[in-house]
Amino acid sequence: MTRRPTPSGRRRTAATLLLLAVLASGCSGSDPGASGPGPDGTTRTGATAGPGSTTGGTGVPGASSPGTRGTGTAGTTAPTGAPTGDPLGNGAGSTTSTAAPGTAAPGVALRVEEVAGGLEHGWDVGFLPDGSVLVTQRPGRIALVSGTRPGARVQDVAADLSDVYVAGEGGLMGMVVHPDFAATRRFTTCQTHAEDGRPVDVRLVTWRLAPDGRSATRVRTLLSGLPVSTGRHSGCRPTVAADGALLVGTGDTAQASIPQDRHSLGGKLLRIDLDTGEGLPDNPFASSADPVERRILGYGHRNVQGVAVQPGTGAVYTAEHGPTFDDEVNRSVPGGNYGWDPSRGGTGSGYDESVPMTDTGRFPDAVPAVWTSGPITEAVSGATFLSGPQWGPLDGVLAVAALKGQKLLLLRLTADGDAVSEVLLPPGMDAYGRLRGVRQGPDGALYVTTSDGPGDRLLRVTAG
Ligand SMILES: [Ca+2]
Repeated sequence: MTRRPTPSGRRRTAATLLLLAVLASGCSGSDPGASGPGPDGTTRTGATAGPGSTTGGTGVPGASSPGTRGTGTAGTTAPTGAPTGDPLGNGAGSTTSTAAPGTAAPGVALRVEEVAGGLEHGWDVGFLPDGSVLVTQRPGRIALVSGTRPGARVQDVAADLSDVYVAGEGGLMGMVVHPDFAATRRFTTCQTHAEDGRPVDVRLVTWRLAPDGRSATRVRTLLSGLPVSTGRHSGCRPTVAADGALLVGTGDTAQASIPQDRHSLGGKLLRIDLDTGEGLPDNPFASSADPVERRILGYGHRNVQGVAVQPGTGAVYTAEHGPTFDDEVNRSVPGGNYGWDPSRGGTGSGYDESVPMTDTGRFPDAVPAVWTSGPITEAVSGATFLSGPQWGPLDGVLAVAALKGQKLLLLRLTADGDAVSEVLLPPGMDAYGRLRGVRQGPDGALYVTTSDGPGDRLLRVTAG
């Protein structure tokens, strides 16, 4: 079942092409906001120098040829469409496509509407059967938005979130609405947990929403013991897979040994039972004596904040930050090692972020990324597939939110799903600051949360 990864040579070739192309474009390839740790931190970085904030040519120097890994990026050049200045982004005009060389980019306009404002670091959204939407907010609040159209009302959901450790990238993070919500009114959040003011762990908590939606009570702690440190690299994105399993993308908490340690829940993609929190019997390490290892689907990750399930195939793709280079989109391979090891095999001192995001020198069988951002970081976060005929030529692309990059990346996968053939940058999406969560709603529209602070929004995005 395990796919043998291809040699890293293709990736290096792509990276070389990318570097040459960036130089040719006149872009430095660096982003002032890229320096320093924690691109996902509480402060906005690179706001004025973000790659998407300038205008330029339509070419994508960083784009690789179809079928090549490491599409390099979208972020190294700018879309032609400047922000419209319309805060709602309506009538954003034609989509600027950043096509790979020799690839025709379809002209597709996106329409952006503001469903609700007054949020703060909206992290994730969950759609309820009555058409309302739950939104988790990092400072430890849950909002219930009355609908999915502009003018929706926002009300707080009273819930005991007093133990949430809100610091840095930690707090109330991802969520899923249980598939049986109509009967159980259950949803599960991922959150940092403190006792006596000190961070203890990251944990998944299952809640029951009251019939009137005004409050939620805890049903159980579904899974505890995910590592935590200062709040940095806390993950954490739960998503329900096609088979009903709960997938959870976690962070390495900026502790060097964690990503490669299969006895830690950090820096992993977990696959667990949504009702019990236990690993599933067909997981790759199901025979392990360690219940932690039994929950692991993949390891060697830095900070997975995007987990997307491909409609039709059920294939799972994840998105994670690089340090100052190589954000990655990966395809899940059961038991796969994704190659991040800031401990240098236990030989280094401290958290060494100069190591490759996929260290094929140390781990020859490491799973190569489907896409990387190349020599910059966009600080990718949520990811989801656009699906359905309402998207026209965008049907099937992977939408990835960028925090630092302040844009929506649309990645068109190759037929085999191993690589990205084209990167599209909808110009209307670079006017909303940092983008955190993306989920396609039951109405087929894409819902996006912003993550800048008070005044954050829930956006509805459709094909124009
Ligand atoms: Ca990797």
